[in-house]
Amino acid sequence: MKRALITGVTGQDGMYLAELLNDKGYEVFGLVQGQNNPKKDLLAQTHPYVKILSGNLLDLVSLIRAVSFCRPDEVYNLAAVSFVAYSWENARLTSDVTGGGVLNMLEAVRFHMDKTGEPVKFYQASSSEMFGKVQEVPQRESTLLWPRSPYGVAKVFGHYMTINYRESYGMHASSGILFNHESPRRGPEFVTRKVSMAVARIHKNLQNGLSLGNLDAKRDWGFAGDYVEAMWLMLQQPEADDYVISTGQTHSIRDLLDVAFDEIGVTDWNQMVRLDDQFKRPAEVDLLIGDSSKAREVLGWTPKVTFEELIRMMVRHDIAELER
Ligand code: G4F
Repeated sequence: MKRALITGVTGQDGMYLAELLNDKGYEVFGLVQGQNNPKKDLLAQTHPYVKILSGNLLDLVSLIRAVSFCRPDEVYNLAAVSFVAYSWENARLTSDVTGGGVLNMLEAVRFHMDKTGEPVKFYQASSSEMFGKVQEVPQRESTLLWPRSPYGVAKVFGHYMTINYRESYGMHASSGILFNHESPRRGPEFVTRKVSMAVARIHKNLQNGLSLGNLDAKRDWGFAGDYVEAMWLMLQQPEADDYVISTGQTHSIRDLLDVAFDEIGVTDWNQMVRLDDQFKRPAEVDLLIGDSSKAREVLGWTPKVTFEELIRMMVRHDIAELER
């Protein structure tokens, strides 16, 4: 039985990945931070097979303990401060956790391998936010990184540190440059879920509109359930490498509103959407669209859920939640 350790196991990706690995027969360990963390109890209910370990990316000793306890074949480092807008307000914390935390996790794995001689494969959750002010369209593995937020800068640090540990120590360390990926499990602060929840409430006459920031930004949105499969595939390769994971299609926030409102039979949403500067960012990433041909060729990975299916799935889920 293979063993896997997932950091960030209580997040959207962590939960999908835990399910995938459990289905594949892995013993799944999940790192959860903090005392009395309510997410821990929730995870214990929904994913009872995950063995929860206590640890924090800022605390190297806790990571060394966790790795030496579960002796994983594979480590998936998904934990991060992941909300881009928050990273301007909390740049230091974001840099420490989202950037420095990767280094701590790599060190914990290296320490374990040196001590025991047991090989460990490592996955780093890199992000399309690293492309920022894009220098090439579409973006691929070789595209120059130009991050536009403290979050993006921190992710660049983690990305290059992962490559550096691969090159310096021969570690099987891969980095997945994942474009935006969403699901009904997405946090309500991200734009897709903010819209799907609001549209569901509007449908049920519980609110009459919503406020948003920049409607013209474009993102390459895929389904999180499809994307965790790519993470796993990367660690099954004989050689570690970096891969862009994306659908290859881009849509604006306006397109997102078109589909979400159409699901409840509304064709003109203009009266229901207010523009509010508080949701605009000091520096915006205007356009993301990924070229995932390397992942498609080498890993045999393809996304299955389309943008329209994804948004409709999220709105339907949020309506069903309200009805429950
Ligand atoms: O949903 P978002 O907050 O996602 P963002 O910033 O693209 O980041 C997500 O994807 C990254 C991958 O590229 C991840 F690394 C990261 O952790 C996260 O998962 O915002 C998407 C777009 C932005 O352009 C934002 O300005 O939507 C625009 N937007 C407009 N109004 C809004 C809003 N975003 C949010 N969250 N809330 C708004 O009211």
